[in-house]
Amino acid sequence: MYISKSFIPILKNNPSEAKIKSHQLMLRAGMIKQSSAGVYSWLPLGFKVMKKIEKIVRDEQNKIGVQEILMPTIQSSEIWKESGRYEDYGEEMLRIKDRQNREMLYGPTNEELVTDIFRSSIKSYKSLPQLLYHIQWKFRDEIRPRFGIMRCREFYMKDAYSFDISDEEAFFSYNKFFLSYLKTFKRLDLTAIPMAADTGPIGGNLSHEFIILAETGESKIFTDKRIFNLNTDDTKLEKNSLASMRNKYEQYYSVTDEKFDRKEFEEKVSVENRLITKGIEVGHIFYFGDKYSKSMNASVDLPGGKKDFVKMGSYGIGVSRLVGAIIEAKYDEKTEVMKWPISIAPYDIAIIPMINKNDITALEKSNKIFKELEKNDIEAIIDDTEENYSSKIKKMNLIGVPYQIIIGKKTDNDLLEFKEVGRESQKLKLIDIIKLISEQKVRN
Ligand code: P5A
Repeated sequence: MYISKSFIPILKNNPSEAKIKSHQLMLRAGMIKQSSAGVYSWLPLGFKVMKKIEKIVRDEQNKIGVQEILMPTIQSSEIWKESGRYEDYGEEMLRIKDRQNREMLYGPTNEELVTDIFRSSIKSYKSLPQLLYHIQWKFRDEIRPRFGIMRCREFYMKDAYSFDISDEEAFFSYNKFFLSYLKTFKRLDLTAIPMAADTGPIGGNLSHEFIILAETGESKIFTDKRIFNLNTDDTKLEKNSLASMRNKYEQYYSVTDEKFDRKEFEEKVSVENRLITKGIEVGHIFYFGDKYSKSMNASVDLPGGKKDFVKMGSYGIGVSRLVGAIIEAKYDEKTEVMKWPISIAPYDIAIIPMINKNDITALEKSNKIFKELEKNDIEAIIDDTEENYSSKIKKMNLIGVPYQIIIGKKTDNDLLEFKEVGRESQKLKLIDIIKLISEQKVRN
C-alpha cells in the first residue's frame, strides 16, 4: 500500500476536544472520525487495529471452548420486561419504536436475548455447560461520552454467557474465563489485573474487572504490588488447577474504589507493597446465578427428574476500547512516538524511500522490497510522498508501525537501513529483516 493512495487523513495539530493521548493520537493519525456525540466511524488504520484485536479475542475464546454466535443489535422490549430490566436500565438504554409502534431497543448488553435463545432449545442437564459468545456493537446512552472511543455511546464488545447446572460448575466456567482473559490481554502486550468490583446493572455478587494501569484511567484502584508478579504459566484447563489459579490472584488485595475498605487494605498490605493508582477497565466478568434464568424461566431437567433454573455468568471485553487502552499504555508522550505491538500493528513495517523527483530508483527499490516482504506474509506500507525525511519519520512515528526500512541514494542492494521504532538503526540484509519480523510475529 502506498501512503499517497491510502485513506489516512493525518492532522498536523492536536484537536482541542481531545483531552487524553489516545484520543489525540487516534484523531491525528486518522484512525477514527466522530459522526455524532460518542459515535464514531472507523477509518482504515483504526479499523485494521480493531480487527486484529478482535481476532486475538476470538481465538482465545475458541481455545476455552466457547461457541461463537451473532445476535442482533436491535432487540425487542418484551424479554427486558420479563427480566425486569426494561425499567431498571433507565436513561442509558436507547429506546426505539418500529412502524407498528412496537417497543424496540438498541442492545446495551445481551443477558436477556441469550437467555431467550438458550431456553428455547436446551432442556436437559446433559447439554450443559453451554458457553456462547458474540462480538457485536452495543449502545449505551452515556450522559457524558468522553475520551473518544474509550467511553462512547456505540462501542464494540465481546460478550460471552455461561449456563451451568450448579454453582460449582458455574464457578468452573467463571474461572475458565478468568484464565482466558489474563491470556488474551497478555497477547495484546498488556498487563491486566483482575480486581473485585461492583456488579451494577448486570447484577449478582461475584465479579472481577480487568484493569490496566494508566494515569488517564477512570477507575481508581487499590492493590498489592505483588499481584503483578503472578502468571498463569502452569495453569491447566481443569477444575482444580483453575480454582487454585484464581485463589493465587485473590490472595492479594486488589479492588476498585467501589469495593475499597481502608482498614482491610492497611491490614492486608504492608506499606511498601501498597499501590494506589488509576486504570482502564478493559474487561469485566460476572456471576449472577439464576437472576435471569428464574425471571425468564430458563430451566433444565436434572438427573433425578426434577427441574432447576440454570446458573449463569456473563463476560465482557471492550474490543473497541482496547484500541485506545493500548495507545494509553504504549504511546510515549515525550518523544511523540507510538509503537504498536506487532500482533496488532496496522502494518508490520514501513518502507521510507527518500524520493528525488528526477530519480525514481529509491521508489523502485521500495517496490521490490515490498513484494519480497509480501511473499513472506509481512505487510508493509510505502511512504511514496515527496515530503522530507524528518516529516516522513514523524508521520510513521505517529502511525506507530513498529519497524522501518529507510532507503536513500546510498542504499546498496544488499544492506538496508533498518530501524525498530525507539531504537538505533542498523544495517541488515532483507533476508535477516524478514527473519526477525517473522520470529516476532510467531511469538504473538
Ligand atoms: C458482560 C458481558 C457487561 O456488559 N454483559 C455482557 C456484561 N459488562 S460491562 O462491564 O458493562 O461491559 C463490558 C466491557 O465493555 C467495555 N465498555 C465500554 N467501552 C466503550 N465505551 C463504553 N461506554 C463502554 N462501556 C463498557 C468495557 O471494556 C467493559 O469492561
